[in-house]
Amino acid sequence: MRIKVIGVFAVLALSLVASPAQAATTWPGDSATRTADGSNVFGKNLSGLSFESANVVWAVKNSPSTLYRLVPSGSTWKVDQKRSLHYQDGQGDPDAEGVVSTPEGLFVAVERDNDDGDVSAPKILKYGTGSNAVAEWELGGMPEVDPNDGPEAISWVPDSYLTRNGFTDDSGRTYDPADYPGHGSGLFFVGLEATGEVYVYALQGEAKLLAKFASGHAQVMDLEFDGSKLWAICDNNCNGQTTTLAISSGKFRVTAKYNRPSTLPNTNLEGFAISPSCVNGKKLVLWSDDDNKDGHALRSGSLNCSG
Ligand SMILES: [Ca+2]
Ligand SMILES: [Ca+2]
Ligand SMILES: [Ca+2]
Repeated sequence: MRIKVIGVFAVLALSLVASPAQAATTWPGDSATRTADGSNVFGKNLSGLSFESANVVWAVKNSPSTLYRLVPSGSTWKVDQKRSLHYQDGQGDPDAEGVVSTPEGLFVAVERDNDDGDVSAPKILKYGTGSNAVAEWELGGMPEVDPNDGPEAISWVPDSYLTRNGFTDDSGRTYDPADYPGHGSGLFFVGLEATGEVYVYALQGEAKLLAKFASGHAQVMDLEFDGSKLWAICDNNCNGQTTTLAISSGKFRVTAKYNRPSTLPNTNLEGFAISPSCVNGKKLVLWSDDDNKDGHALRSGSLNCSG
């Protein structure tokens, strides 16, 4: 028994030596960043961003709950459409902290109803062209957290990537999309602000939790899948650092940690999105600032396509 216990400690010690905490390195793109919206267009609370294409970006504001469609306007982005968001029953003010555009539509991560703000109510809402959600999933399996410390981040990863890289669920079973009828063609990754953990769900009639893993940050504010890896960003609680994660031996594990670009203000960066298109070796990157520092809630920069 005693030998067994010592053996376990030896394995733990070895695994700590084998995977030290990632030291942050320089942002893998230009250090230059710029404001990317007009003055005082959004106000506070712009909290999630997602590219639908190189020329269309969706953004959510968590209060009052608002969805924006943005299009390029010179070197900045302008509001092309704007609508209030409600739950499926047409009621409420969902505290929309994250958004992701997928081949199956637009999905928003919500931590509570602002009209009932003392109650934590983690959900994913799906939107079509209207203000009312067209589908709604409660997110189980998360720890009890402060109502404003819940799901802050959302991304979507296609089944093709997950199966190609041998993703396994937390029971050790290799992911087979056929085991989750009606879930579409990918899984939803939701970041919990309070713990920095990422929860992986298949959205069937109910949200089925498959796995959870650490983002590499104490807290997480947005997630972005770029086709080959997952990005996780933290706000000014972690100096705007990002991590990248990829599947290794079935699990998502941190592969790098980066400091924010040196010219990006250390502000409340709750949204992060990467353009799908590579131009002259760079991808456009957008950040949203919930604090609307200096009257701007959007900032742009670049990422090396090889980064
Ligand atoms: Ca927010
Ligand atoms: Ca909130
Ligand atoms: Ca924040």
